[in-house]
Amino acid sequence: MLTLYSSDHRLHHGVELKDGAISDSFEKPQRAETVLARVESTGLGDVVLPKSYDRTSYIGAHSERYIDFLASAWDEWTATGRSCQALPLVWPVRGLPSAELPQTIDGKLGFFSMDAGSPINVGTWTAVCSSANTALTGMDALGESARAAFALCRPPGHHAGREYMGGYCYLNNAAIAAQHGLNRGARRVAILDIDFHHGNGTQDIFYDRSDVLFVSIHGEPGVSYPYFAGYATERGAGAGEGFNLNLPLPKGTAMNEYEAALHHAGSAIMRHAPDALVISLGVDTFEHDPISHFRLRTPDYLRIGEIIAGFDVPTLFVMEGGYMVDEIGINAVNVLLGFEG
Ligand code: SP5
Ligand code: ZN
Repeated sequence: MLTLYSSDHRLHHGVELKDGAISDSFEKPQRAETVLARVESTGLGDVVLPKSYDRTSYIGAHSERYIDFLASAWDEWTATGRSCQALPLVWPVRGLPSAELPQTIDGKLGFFSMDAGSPINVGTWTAVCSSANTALTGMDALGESARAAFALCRPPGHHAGREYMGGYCYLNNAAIAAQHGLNRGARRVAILDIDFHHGNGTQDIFYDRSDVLFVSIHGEPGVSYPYFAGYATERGAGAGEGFNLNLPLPKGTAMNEYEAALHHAGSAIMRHAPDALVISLGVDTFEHDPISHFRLRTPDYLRIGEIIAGFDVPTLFVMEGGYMVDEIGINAVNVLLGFEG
């Protein structure tokens, strides 16, 4: 299987509010490096640099004004005399009356985010574009009739909505790749999100559309980040009604119950009859993940890959979360090896 990877991801690293204190983000450069090392040591296949795309390739999944914000946020922030990372501190929650776009960077940061989990520094935009380009190049490989490809994206994308960043995510790499597939002639695409966290951003982007089926298996929102999305009752709207499938699972879920959900997801995907399948591949479902609470074990990831291969659709794997740095390479690549059979 072809892997797409760029070391530009290293230009982005940030902070996180953890237990009320500022610390290094769990989402750190070493994550992608560990996965790359495992791709190489297992001989999964060639590792290739992503192609360049211009920002029009990100529009469709995102709005133009959001892309403009991300591209200029660091310059606007430093123009106010600050040199540390840019973080939002106020949000337009329920009940606040204005939907106007603020004029200054402090207001824009809140307007275009869901939480303070996506800090912006000098290299963020370059890294974020390279991550999205990695997914776009992977979708082009499917278009050139590869059976599968692995976009080793960092930063991740699935919490980023049409007009917001959050949860370590800025551009929604999986959604951008899915839209690109449609632009290049796919009639229907399915996205299956197996990150521990609900893919609220991907759901947001395609909620009212029937050409992209979104299926997510995740920790139930009552007790799991992102808390405000991911219930089974969220089924899509308008033309998209019935094209959003959430399969929330309780704390402590192990492979037996997980596998049942995966088969349920597979039935829905095969009924949709997509020309391409995008997997939001998070391995924070691992039993020792520091921020999640499922109990999948290392061999389970081989089985997950094998089940996905059984859907029999050209498949782009897009890297999302997974924070147990010592194991994410083994677990992520196990999914790919299991797929290859
Ligand atoms: C892409 C992705 O996996 N994003 C995840 C973002 C999670 N951000 C906040 C997580 C807070 C979890 N706190 C749990 C404390 C456990 N001791
Ligand atoms: Zn996650």
